[in-house]
Amino acid sequence: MGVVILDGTTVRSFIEDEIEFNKTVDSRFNSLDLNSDGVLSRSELRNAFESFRLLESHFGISVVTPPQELTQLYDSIFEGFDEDHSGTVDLEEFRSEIKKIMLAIADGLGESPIQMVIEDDDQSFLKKAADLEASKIAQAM
Ligand SMILES: [Ca+2]
Repeated sequence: MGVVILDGTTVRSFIEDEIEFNKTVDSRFNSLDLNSDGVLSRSELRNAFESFRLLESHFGISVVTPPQELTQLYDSIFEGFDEDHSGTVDLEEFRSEIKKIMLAIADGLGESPIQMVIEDDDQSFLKKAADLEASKIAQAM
């Protein structure tokens, strides 16, 4: 467990590092695509939301949210991802929606850094953003 300091700039530079960002998002996509058909179904994406602390904090999902409301919430999130309304989410849609969410988080954070407590095995995108910045600082020294 550790503590990272995050602000909007950290998150933004992660998004702007297209190679790193796509690599992270693509590998998440592949691990979510349980039946390896190249797209995410509604239930595959729902599994994803349950494992993304990022989305939980962004969409205000909490453990006390009643199941019915949760289903509605997941449905509306799914519609957000499924831009062409094909009923599945492809890699391009996934990348673009994650980017939008991360940008919204960056805007929300702005210039005021927040401390985030993270587990060592944390797979969240925010942890990734913090790691990337740390490695760049290390390289510059
Ligand atoms: Ca699939």
